[in-house]
Amino acid sequence: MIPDSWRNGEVAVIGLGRSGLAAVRWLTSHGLRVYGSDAADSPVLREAVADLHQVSVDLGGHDLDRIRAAVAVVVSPGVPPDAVPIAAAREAGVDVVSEIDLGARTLDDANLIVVTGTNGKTTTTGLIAHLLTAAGVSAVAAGNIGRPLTDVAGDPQRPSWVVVEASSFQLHDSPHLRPRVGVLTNLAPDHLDRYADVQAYYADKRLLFRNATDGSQWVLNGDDQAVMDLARGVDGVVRQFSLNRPAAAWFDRSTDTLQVDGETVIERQALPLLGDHNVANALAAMLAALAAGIRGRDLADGLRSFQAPRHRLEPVRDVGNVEWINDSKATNVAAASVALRAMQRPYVLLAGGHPKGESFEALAALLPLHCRLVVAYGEAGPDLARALGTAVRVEVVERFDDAVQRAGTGAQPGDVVLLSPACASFDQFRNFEERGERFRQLVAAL
Ligand code: UMA
Repeated sequence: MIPDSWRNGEVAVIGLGRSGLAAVRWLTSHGLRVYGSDAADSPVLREAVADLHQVSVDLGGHDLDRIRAAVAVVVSPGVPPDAVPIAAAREAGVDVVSEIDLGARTLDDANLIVVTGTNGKTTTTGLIAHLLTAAGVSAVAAGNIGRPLTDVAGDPQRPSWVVVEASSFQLHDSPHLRPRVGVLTNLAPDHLDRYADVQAYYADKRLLFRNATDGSQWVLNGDDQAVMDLARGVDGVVRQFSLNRPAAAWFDRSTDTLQVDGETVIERQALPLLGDHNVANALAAMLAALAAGIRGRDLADGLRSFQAPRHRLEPVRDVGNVEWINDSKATNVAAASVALRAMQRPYVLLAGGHPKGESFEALAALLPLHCRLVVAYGEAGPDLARALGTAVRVEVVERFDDAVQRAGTGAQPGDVVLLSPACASFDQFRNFEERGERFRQLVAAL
């Protein structure tokens, strides 16, 4: 699936993060000549590129002439479509493809389950892979969840199923992504620092269905009108999940059980995940596993033994009867709202960081129920105080570490301290993982 024309010159890889490095390795292993470049230059990047052999690398900038002359350009998800090197490639008529698309080209014969949506992607992806594995079927999770798809594609140990978490950025230039099973968890405004408006963001999400055929199977959130609208008229079999009403998979609150095709699979309390949104993720994962051929009666063990992924409503530690929960992955208002709805008792909220252009007003309506105090930190601190200050007490603290300390002194026995920032981490951290790890460290030292 590599075009012959790619052998007539250099393939340019833009961005040398996790995706870019994996793409470089994939391309060189297929005997292609590669030029890799990254706008940044740091000791970490230098070390990362040190073991790339027979690859020409530029750090601290992109050679635009070389990119214009490339036979193809491979773009990392974090590089916006209007970034200078991408615009230069398109103007010169060079084919631009995503790292995920490269992987999809060689995994064509593999069974792909692709999971997208605004929130819940990572948990659902991890849970699907876990359900398959627990039922004795080999599966790996890849994509936005952390392991680049080209890395899986280059691995001689090929699993029966690859479960791909795909962000809207990754769907953008991925014409070869052909999911056998596709999951759309939910839709809400996000990434408005990169997209002109929410419609442009949803348009990238719609690319999940780009290669739909009659044989495709789609797992859709029947409670989310935007999801159902986006999928309207798509080819293939559609199965819905719901928290509110009978559906292919649904949560029956009268019996407190998760149901699939009219059968009870598991009781709610046996699912080791917090919040209704995670029940929805589990319902989606169950339908995806069924679509992959797993029997309903083989799902319960996997559901019971699944562990909450790091940084997603992850219980970290109980200190003096205060439970500390790490939801660093909540980088937008919709994700933080989900966490606030999952809170069943008094809590102190830690929110802040680098704002992504969203309004925080939606959080204000959710706070009065159980929130004792908001500690707002970082660049977004003053905005959060303005938006939430009428609903609940808000204290503004500049540094993340100080905010964590303040949250601890503001909590009372029986409370939760919840880190659910509603913002990106980039003002004080490299990414949400680093922010979550710092939180865990500080909590461990209490
Ligand atoms: N860069 C340039 N030129 C530019 C812009 C950026 O060279 O004009 C460089 C940066 O200097 C940097 C590199 O591009 O070195 C970064 O690439 P990247 O941001 O795509 O990061 P990767 O390490 O390749 O990680 C990506 C995903 N990151 C993003 O989408 C921002 C990871 O998702 C994913 O796990 C990984 O690929 C493997 O597939 C993370 C994420 O935050 C978890 N995703 C967003 C989210 O979940 O909200 C979408």
